[in-house]
Amino acid sequence: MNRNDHEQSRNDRVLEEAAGIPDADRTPVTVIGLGAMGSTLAGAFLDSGHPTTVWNRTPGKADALVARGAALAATVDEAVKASSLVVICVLDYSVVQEILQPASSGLAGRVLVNLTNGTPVRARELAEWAGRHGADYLDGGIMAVPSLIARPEAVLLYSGTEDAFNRHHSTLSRLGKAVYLGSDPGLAPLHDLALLSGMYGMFGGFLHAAALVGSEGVKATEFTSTLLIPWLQAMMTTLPEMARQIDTGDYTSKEASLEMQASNDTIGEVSRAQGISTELFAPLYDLMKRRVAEGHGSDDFPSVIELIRKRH
Ligand code: FVH
Repeated sequence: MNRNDHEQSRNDRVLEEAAGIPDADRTPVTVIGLGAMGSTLAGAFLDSGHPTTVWNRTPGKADALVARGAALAATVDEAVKASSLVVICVLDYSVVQEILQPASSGLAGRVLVNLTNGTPVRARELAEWAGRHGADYLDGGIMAVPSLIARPEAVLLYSGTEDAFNRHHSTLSRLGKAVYLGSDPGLAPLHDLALLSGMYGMFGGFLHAAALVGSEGVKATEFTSTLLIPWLQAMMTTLPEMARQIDTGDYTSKEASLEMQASNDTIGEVSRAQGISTELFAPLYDLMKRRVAEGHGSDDFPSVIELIRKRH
């Protein structure tokens, strides 16, 4: 066993202990779709001893998995019928439908877990379609990149048939921490996309900050490790109080009013002066100004959500 194998098996143990997985749980699994993510998912099931059947449009992508013990199904129908738990992870929901439609008669009595990225509406439609063919359905959101799968950092969100989740919890936990969000199949993609929104907001801020210091020749690497990460970590501690304000609707400012924060467009000014586009920051600043203009200058920053959120 080399160092990587040791590390992998240590990670497996950490995950198994965290998930309380019984050693004997070796449910057969089918994985449809062997792109970067699907082949990693199949590899994780194989590594934890699950008999694993795979299918991919381009069969050559299964070679490495077959060499590790996977069974290659000749058709989607054969793949579906090989296991009670069928996991699909392909490009998008249209591809999911295209692949599964011809094999729909084999779905009865199985659990279909769709880990393809999509919207709540598409998840509900697919759940309804699977139900009509006698299958239980779980929609999933993978909050990890392939290299994190089967590591303690990986989190996968699920929603749909609760009983199916409970029955397959230990098998699904081979991929990462399995979090069940509720019976509405749209909940997993909703939370997935909400988390990605938070990530892209942070990435956008990061790019603007790096462009600003870069305009004076400062390297992004040093700026990021010495100043930006500690700053963002400190700011992260303010999120729970902001969340409380959003939930209660009480935005009374305690130490940094919206009026004060939006009084001058210094970030816009310095960006323009340094030759940096304000396209990432300007939409947020415009919302802050609008909220102040509408008479909410003494609120805290989270008050801006009232301009974008759905009214009940
Ligand atoms: N990779 C990642 O970091 C992210 C992490 C979070 C979740 N996403 C979502 O996972 C889905 C699959 O992503 P992927 O990275 O595996 O994607 P690709 O490597 O591009 O593989 C795509 C697979 O889909 C198959 N496919 C595409 N079009 C068709 C079609 N018309 N008919 C049949 N299969 C199709 C493709 O097959 P092939 O090209 O190998 O024959 C791959 O199996 C995705 O929703 C991410 O958003 C990944």
